[in-house]
Amino acid sequence: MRIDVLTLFPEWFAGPLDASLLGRARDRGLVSVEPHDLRDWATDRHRTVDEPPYGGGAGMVLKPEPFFAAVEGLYGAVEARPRTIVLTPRGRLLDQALVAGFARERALLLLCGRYEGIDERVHEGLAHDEVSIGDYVLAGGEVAAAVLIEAVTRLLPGVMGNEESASDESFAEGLLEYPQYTRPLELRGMRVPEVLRSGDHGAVARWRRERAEARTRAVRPDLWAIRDGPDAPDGDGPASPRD
Ligand code: 6GU
Repeated sequence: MRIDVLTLFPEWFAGPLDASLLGRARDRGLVSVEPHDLRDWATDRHRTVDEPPYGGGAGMVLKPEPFFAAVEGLYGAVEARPRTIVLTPRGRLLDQALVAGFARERALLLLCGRYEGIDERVHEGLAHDEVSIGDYVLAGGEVAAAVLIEAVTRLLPGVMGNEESASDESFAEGLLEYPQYTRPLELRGMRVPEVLRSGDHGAVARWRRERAEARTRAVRPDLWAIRDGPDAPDGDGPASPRD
């Protein structure tokens, strides 16, 4: 997959994307991430990309022309652009289902805004999707773009072994992860639960399910309410006595 990123801070993408899973996926040719400096498509001597908003108000708004010029420069025509995603706090909340949809594309174009916003005609004329990564304020879309890139990349064919796809399934089921332990058996008075060493696979699975459900109910009541496990509110199975 090719991912182009239009940003005021292309250098920001140099470090984090080299590390770990993403770096390896890139070295193996499974993904290429190409940051582009929006200022390269400014037309004046000062490479201006923002101006005060019509109607007044605080802050600056990113001008539309550099975005359109960049898209035409990169793909030849606006119509030839790949699926285009604006990272903005007003967007739809990113979740695993949306990430999985993005991972099926051959290419993506990510547009990073500044918090005060991008001229509405960029949204209208270029964006297929508008995405936010949570209900808090970032200075710009760069961190959000990096989050999206990492989440998409780990779903690309060949990027990961089978180990981690199991944890995706548990998340897709709407449950948070159960607790994990490794050696030593005892640390500072805290001992690994006996059931995990019992060799009883059924008992281990039940314990993990129970702990995942308890954690989800406690910290993510929103996920618990919409989970789609066998005993979910609208599922096929009988309701659990705890509901
Ligand atoms: Cl995508 N951008 C900004 N500026 N803030 C955010 C965000 C995006 N997602 C959550 N907060």
